[in-house]
Amino acid sequence: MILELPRGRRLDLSSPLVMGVLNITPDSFSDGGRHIGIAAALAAAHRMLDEGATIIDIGGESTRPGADQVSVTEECDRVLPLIERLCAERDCIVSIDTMKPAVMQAACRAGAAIINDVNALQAPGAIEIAAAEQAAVCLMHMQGEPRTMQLAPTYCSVIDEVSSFLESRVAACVVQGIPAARLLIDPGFGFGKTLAHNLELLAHLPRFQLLRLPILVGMSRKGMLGEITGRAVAERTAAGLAAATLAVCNGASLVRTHDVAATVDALKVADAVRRAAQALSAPS
Ligand code: 9MG
Repeated sequence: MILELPRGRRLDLSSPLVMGVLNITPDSFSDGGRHIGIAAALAAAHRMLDEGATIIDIGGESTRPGADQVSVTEECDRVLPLIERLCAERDCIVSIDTMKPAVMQAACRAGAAIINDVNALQAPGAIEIAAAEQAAVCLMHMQGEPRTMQLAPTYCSVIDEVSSFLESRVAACVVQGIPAARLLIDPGFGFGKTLAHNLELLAHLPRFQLLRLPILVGMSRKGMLGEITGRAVAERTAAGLAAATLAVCNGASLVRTHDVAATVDALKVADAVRRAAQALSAPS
């Protein structure tokens, strides 16, 4: 599959690719005071690209359960200088992780090619901005909103509900001028889901291939991995690799992760096996 990006660029998704996570919040890249250390954040982005990340996902507001909200100005102050510098220094693909239309627009003008919206462009004006900027978009499913989403997630059928939500958001985007070739879908692991919901989504990921769009997944370091392994956030790399590999075997094209180098290797192995299986089943 191919994902169309602004300015005529195209991303080949015939092998699974890695999106590196860069959260620009005061607790991640503080310079010791209130300010974000741009040099440290930039160095982290370069490192992830050197390790094989194809996309750097830059976010200035945490979407973790219970996280505080930030203003448009604060979010822009955090992400824009970094996007501008990174795009000037390196030929790379930047995605902006935001739910706010004003931040989407400013980030695209600063060089971001993909809008990664955990709210699936539901904010008023979001679709119009993504269409006007010709950005690619990741539409993610979330039940509720980040502050409260993990209090009591409930579904009759998590697969059916997530799938029909994504289908309806894809239709809304296409009707309002975002071609399907610019869209990614994401079931939203951990966003208003219990461990049982997350496991069901991972096991039934092939169902989402019916939408005929590339699938992005993000499970890196998440609570679901802690619940399964009993490990703290910093010790979940191996669990994240297992989850990423299973997701790719079940049809995911992009994996959002904090652990870029290890994930790149894991996906190379999964892809090599997939290609070998294809070669064996091809008519000679
Ligand atoms: C911002 N963010 C945090 N987790 C995510 C996930 O699983 N998918 C996407 N698309 N974005 C995420």
